[in-house]
Amino acid sequence: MKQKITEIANLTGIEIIGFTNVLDYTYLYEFLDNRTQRGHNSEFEEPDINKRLDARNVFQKCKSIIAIGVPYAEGFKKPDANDKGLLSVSSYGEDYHKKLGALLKKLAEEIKKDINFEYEICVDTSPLIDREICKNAGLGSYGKNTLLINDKFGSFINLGYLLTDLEIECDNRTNNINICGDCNICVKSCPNGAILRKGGINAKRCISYLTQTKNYISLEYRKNMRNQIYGCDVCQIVCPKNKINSQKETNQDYSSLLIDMEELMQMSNKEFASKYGYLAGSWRGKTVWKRNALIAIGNLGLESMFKTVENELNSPSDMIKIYAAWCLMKLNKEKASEILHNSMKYENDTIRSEYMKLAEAGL
Ligand code: B12
Ligand code: SF4
Ligand code: SF4
Repeated sequence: MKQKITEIANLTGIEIIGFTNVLDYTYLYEFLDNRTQRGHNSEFEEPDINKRLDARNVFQKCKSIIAIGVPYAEGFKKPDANDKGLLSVSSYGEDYHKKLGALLKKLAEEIKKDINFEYEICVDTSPLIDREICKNAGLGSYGKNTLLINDKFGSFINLGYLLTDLEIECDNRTNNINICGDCNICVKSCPNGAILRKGGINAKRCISYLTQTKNYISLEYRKNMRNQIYGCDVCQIVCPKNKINSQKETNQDYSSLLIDMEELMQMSNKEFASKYGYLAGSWRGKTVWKRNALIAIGNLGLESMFKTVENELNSPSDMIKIYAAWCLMKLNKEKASEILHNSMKYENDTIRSEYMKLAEAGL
């Protein structure tokens, strides 16, 4: 059955496929619990660890899992972004959730022509731990950056799977192989020190996390976010396992990852949805992108945008006001101090204390 499904998958255009019937992931409980206790988890994960530990919690009839990887970022070189914001390459082109979802559906429907079965599609958003499932299915091994790295395609692969009621004989690969050896490049290159020496990452330090969270971003992390509007690619760009991928010929135009921040600041919600709504990176909405753009403008020192940023002090969003104030201080401390001092009396306690914090921090 495995061979038959692999053939169907290849005809459907799927290059990376594997199978596992490991359904019970209780063996990860301690690791996940420990990570939560240390506060290294993110709010984008299912908080009830037990729900994450068995594929049958998502699809009760599950007996086996057909996992796929879809390569992206072929020939990717980071575009020059002197005065622009930047999206991570995982947000290039059509949202991968949609792309992989449609591919998995096609695969399932093709298999159904020969074998009758029931299934559930998972791409990213299920409570299950995609990488562990895909590792067990033989799609790749963990790098120190925690990415799942495929032997042939590297780590620029999106992952998805079908939970099925099929009885498939699987060669499960449950052990962890050290594929990094002495290499430590990603650990040293991570802009915010998020990769832990013992393995795993502190998600709350990861720039990708910071660009997506609505939680307060501490002053010390903002500089390291550089001009990222969504995601972060550093630990994958520097990884030697992605060298073959980055050297591939490509006709993709990655300059669409650059974001015009002046335009973003003026956009209505409708304009934002129509221009960026189809991207994976837009799921947190316009306000979060604007917050990140304010950090980027401050980091890039784009003083020509001072007036645009000043207008954001009138935003209905407290979050936007807080980062606009920080950005103005970065662009022109003297001018900004006077503006903030004058507007302080009209503000609520949260905003006022934030303005005072900026003054105390000497920004
Ligand atoms: C929450 C989440 C995040 C969080 C936390 C990331 C993290 N490392 O946990 C944030 C927002 C930071 C994030 C960022 C990114 N993410 Co994300 N994210 C997820 C999500 C929804 C859950 C991940 C999770 O449960 N993490 C918690 C624990 C279990 O993960 P962990 O710390 O990595 O631990 C595992 C391994 O690292 C390993 N391990 C841990 N320690 C050690 C030590 C050694 C020595 C070894 C060998 C192994 C090992 O075992 C653990 C158990 O499996 C998954 C989708 C899903 N449902 O699974 C996508 C997913 C992991 N993300 C993905 C991607 C693409 C990204 C980004 C590249 C996006 C970007 N460009 O900005 C970055 C990469 C950051 C990074 N270095 O991981 C892909 C990964 C594809 C791949 N090839 O690995 C996934 C699988 C989505 C998908 N279906 O394609 N993400
Ligand atoms: S995605 Fe960026 S911040 Fe996150 S671990 Fe990788 S290099 Fe570090
Ligand atoms: S950069 Fe080096 S240490 Fe990091 S994942 Fe790649 S090979 Fe492993």
